[in-house]
Amino acid sequence: MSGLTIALSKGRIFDETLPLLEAAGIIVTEDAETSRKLILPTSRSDMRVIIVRASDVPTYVRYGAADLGVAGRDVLAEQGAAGLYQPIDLQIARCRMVVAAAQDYDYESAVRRGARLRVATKYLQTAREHFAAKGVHVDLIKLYGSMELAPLVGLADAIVDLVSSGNTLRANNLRAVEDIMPVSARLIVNQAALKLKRALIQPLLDSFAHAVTPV
Ligand code: PRT
Ligand code: MG
Repeated sequence: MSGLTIALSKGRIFDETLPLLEAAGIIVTEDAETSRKLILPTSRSDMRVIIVRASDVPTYVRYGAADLGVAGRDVLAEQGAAGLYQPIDLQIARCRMVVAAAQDYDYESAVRRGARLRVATKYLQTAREHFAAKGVHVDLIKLYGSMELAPLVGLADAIVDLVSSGNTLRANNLRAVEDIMPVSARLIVNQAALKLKRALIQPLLDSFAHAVTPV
């Protein structure tokens, strides 16, 4: 395709990227939430948006099936960002990656005792690195979602998950016991596309960089 293909995931990434696209003069003319289409046209005949799972965005961009995309730092940290150019932290879809445990679980003393912890997460790689750096011994259990349930039913002592308002942790009698990293969504660009389609991509990068609210 000679035009540009932009990979986004439904939900907060799509919603928060729309205003940035609009600032660049690109109006997505169909609603991702109601449309069943996975390829959405835009007001620019040479630009289209594809809708993929949040964790699949880097894959589409790495292989050049999309020229650019928007992916959370959590996803990029977990999968590695080899072959991807990451020019802009868009400062959207912000949250924190944390270790969380039940309110009545004494995480600090378990760590001090050098206990072996069971930790459930979908971020195996990031969790492994975090606990290794702290010298905490863990058995990691891979989950695909609803991590907050694991400590409540005895599957794990702690979880590694994302927190934004904190409402989900509170509603489930959990608390954040350690910060791992602040998370926001990044623009990612296929490196070959950046060279071959510079004339189309550079104005987008300039507009995005300009539209990002400084923190
Ligand atoms: O939902 P799906 O399984 O399809 O995929 P996904 O969860 O990877 O996608 P999505 O759209 O939910 O998240 C896309 C990206 O948004 C993530 O990769 C993060 O970079 C970013 N983001 C920002 C968040 C949150 N904030 C967030 N709060 N992703 C998930 N959450 C979840 C969190 O996992 C927890 O279950 O929201 C819950 C906590 O929210 P609070 O407000 O109750 O604290
Ligand atoms: Mg989700």
